[in-house]
Amino acid sequence: MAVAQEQTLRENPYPDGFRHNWTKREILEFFDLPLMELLFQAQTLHRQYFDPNKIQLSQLCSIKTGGCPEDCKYCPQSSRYQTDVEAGRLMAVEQVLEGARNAKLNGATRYCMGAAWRSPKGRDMDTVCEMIEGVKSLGLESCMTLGMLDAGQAAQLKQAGLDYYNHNIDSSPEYYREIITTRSYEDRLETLENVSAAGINICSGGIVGMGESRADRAGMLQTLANLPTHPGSVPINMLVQVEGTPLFGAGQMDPFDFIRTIAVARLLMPASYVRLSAGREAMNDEMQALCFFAGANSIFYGEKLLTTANPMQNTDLELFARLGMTPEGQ
Ligand code: SAM
Ligand code: DTB
Ligand code: SF4
Repeated sequence: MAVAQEQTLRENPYPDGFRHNWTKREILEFFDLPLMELLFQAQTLHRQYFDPNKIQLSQLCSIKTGGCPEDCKYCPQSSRYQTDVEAGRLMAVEQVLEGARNAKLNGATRYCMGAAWRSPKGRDMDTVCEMIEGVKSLGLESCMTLGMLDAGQAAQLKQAGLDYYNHNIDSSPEYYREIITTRSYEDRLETLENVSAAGINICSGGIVGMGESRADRAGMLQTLANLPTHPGSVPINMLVQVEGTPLFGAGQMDPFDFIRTIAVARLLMPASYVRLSAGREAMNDEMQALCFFAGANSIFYGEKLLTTANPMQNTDLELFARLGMTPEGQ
């Protein structure tokens, strides 16, 4: 962290009005509340910042699929594991924009472009910048997730008009080591710092259901909430178990513990969009409704995530209608 920023935070730890000094114990106390109490507190705070009946829709596009050199144990796109994912090349700009136009027609307000890279190569930067410019010109918010970024790359993306950069911390600092060895937790935080310094909004969250403990979930949310600025978007993914990945066959988690994680994210980061992200295919309508009550107010919309299935658009629209919810911007 820059010295000036560190000093400002010492003098006034909450310049944005939010706490950034949560202890693990305080967070675990939230997790340990009776579920109804936790849900009530989260929904009460949620209503101070958001319309509880609105939901933000983001659509994903895998602009470069598979063949990734990293070893993230959950990921079907790592070249280290035998999965059904076929490695492809970086998509053409026009094809990506075709997807963006469809996303807009379908009611999404943000288009999230993901690449299975450790970090972008210099030769790809012009192409991804063109994608950002194209998406912006459609009147959509743009988001990219391309792996680690240095300060120069972050500045280039900002220059092209990028609104959000997604880079997940994935788990607690302690559990992270069990999941990924090819890049460190500190590398992740450094990328987030570079993104923030470039003036791009951060989208950062993680995955629940990888065999981590409640203390690990608390540690993950502690890292996010104690960043100098809360991420504008916090995707909470429930592990999608993909055959061939090391985490395939990991035990199923208690759905209530997933809902608790959403509620605690809402309590720690009151004004951030908390996204109910991967894993909705394995959730029933009642579970999703409880996630919305706990404070989730964004989803990935469209029948595919990056390589795995997501609910059909009609299924989601029917659910919103049954819950009396409407997509943001409509
Ligand atoms: N390669 C880039 C990176 O890892 O930074 C960007 C794409 S990567 C697929 C984006 C995020 O998707 C990961 O950090 C992880 O949180 C999430 N993800 C990947 N596979 C998943 C799975 N099987 N279940 C749930 N979330 C997953
Ligand atoms: C995020 O947190 N989840 C999205 C997005 N950011 C890039 C990705 C989920 C991927 C799920 C597995 C797949 O479809 O490959
Ligand atoms: Fe590569 Fe990202 Fe998958 Fe990790 S999560 S293997 S970095 S695509």
